Amino acid sequence: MSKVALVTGITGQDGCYLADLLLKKDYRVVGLVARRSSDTFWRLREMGIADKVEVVHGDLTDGSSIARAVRATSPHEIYNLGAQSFVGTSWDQPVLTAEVGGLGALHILEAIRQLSPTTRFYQASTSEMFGLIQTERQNEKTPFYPRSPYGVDKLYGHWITVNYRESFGLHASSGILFNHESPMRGIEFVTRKVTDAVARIKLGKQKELRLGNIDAKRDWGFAGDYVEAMWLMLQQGVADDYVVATGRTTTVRDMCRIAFEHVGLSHEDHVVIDPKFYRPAEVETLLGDATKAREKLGWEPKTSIEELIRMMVDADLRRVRKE
Ligand code: NAP
Ligand code: F7E
Repeated sequence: MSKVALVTGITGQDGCYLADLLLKKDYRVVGLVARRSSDTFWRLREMGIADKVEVVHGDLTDGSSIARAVRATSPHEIYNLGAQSFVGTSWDQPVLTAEVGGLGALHILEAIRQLSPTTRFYQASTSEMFGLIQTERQNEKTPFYPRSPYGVDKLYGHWITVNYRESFGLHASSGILFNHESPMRGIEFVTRKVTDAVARIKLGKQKELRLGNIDAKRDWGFAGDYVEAMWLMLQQGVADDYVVATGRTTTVRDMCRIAFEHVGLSHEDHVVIDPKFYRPAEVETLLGDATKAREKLGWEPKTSIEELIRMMVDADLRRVRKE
């Protein structure tokens, strides 16, 4: 009999890669999908799996819909990927961000506790919880210092996961994932904003690219590699928390250089700094130490930043040519 996985956030970047991975492992994959007025299935269609996943309707802010979804599907595993995940928006919609991310995790944990205590749970935690970093490299023992409403909201999701594991013995794990990107990344995030602009500039449809703080440094990996770590966490005998990262950090400026050079252009000719994209409080630099994931899960990143950015530019060139 196939295992059943319930995935929140299945229409997002990680949701489509995780659904693809689970389908290949012969899971029955059910996505919790929130009601929207327009179509959100483009990623699942591009991956060729839209008709292979099942859908239950529900919203992370509505605990009754979560309980109904758990009762209806009796999942072996729940992956909680749903969130208002754009850091910039979390200053404009802080309450929504907290209700979806923080309380959303609690709604699922409560449903597991009351209805299905053997269900294994994955919480999508984030390097944004480290924020104003307290050590040069960040691992599971590094103190947190979030710098945005999003980071604060995710810290609640992280600690409530740890607390339900310790209080009720749930198999609940928190993956502290550093930035991970792909051709399926939302257009508002900086990597995809850059690769889409590079494609448009190369094809003569755009002239400049307006960015904020290009001195910020991120530890960027490939989403396709990172969803494997999520799955591995839920296959362990004992639930735990893991940092998932590449161990290499790159400035936004250098990421731009890689993207423009791939099509024979120079970022210096096209990037314009626009203070509109500065944040009220910035996370200047992140660099992960994923030793524990490597030693305990046997997980390692397979894709370099250069390969990742070139893959994204190539995908955007194909998309822009088709428009
Ligand atoms: P994403 O592309 O922004 O996807 C977010 C997903 O959450 C979408 O499917 C969205 O559905 C869903 N969602 C939003 N509000 C919801 C609600 N009220 N009820 C139910 N679903 C809702 O995010 P991602 O990059 O795939 O990230 C996946 C998770 O990992 C998120 O929790 C994010 O915070 C976390 N994370 C991401 C990274 C990263 O670098 N990508 C790093 C660390 C942690 P719609 O399509 O309907 O809007
Ligand atoms: O910004 C700088 C910006 O929005 C990266 C989410 O998935 O990863 C993501 O959060 C950096 C920041 O990602 C622009 O100020 C400069 O320093 O791509 P981003 P993020 O904020 O790191 C973490 C791990 C998550 O958990 C989040 O959900 O780039 N930057 N200029 C810019 N950023 C954007 N978006 N747009 C610019 O024009």
